[in-house]
Amino acid sequence: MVNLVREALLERRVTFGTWIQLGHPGIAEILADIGFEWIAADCEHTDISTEGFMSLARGMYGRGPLPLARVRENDTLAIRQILDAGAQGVIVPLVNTAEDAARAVYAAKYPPEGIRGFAFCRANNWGSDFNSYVQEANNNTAVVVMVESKEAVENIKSILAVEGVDGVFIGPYDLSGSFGVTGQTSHPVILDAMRKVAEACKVRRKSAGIHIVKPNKDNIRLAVEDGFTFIALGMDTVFLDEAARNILETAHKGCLEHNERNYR
Ligand code: 3PY
Ligand code: MG
Repeated sequence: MVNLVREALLERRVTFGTWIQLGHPGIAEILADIGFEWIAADCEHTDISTEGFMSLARGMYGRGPLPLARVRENDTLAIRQILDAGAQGVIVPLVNTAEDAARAVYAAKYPPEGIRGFAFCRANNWGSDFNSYVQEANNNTAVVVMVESKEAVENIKSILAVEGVDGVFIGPYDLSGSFGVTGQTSHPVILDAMRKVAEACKVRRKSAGIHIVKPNKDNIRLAVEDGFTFIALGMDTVFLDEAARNILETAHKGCLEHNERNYR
């Protein structure tokens, strides 16, 4: 079966996904029905394990979105285990150089393109689909490398030249830290760096991705206008925080109006 997210990456078609930090499968089930094309489990900044990822992925099957994972680090074992667990693609953090990018691709691909080990695993239905899976896997596994440092922005052309990199993905918070403007993800130097990355992707005909951690109408529009196509909107924790704040604010406002009307 064709991996629709990898296909979209290669065609540079816009896809919207989202992000999970809380490992409960109920979160995956709720988000899976909304219409995102992919959902990434964040194994870098949380304790979502390979087993936790499997539960999240089970919550997505048959509902639409493809399960991706941001792996804990650019590590052969982390990449192999999450792909064996059924991730349709990996988002690899802190890729700063072409060598880093090559290491990520090498870990994600079966020989001769890489060194992913062959085994019966969940991704091939515990061996019952072994032959068809291993034949298709290299074509069907998305490899997206994260650009989240000044060094990575400087090296963007050589990173994009690495065979097997399907796209890059900006981590705005690490990027802002690396440029000395921590947390100011709309700072002109960060917007500049992002545009430089998007432009390099356009020239190289690779997908540019970005995590819009706190999305709104303006930053989504800006990202699309700047040429970003692989877009993660928000994440479970942010959705929960914003919805809870909004409803409490609504309740307080309603109470005030009610009290002012009735108890003057
Ligand atoms: C960052 O902003 O650094 C990220 O990794 C977002 O996922
Ligand atoms: Mg980051």
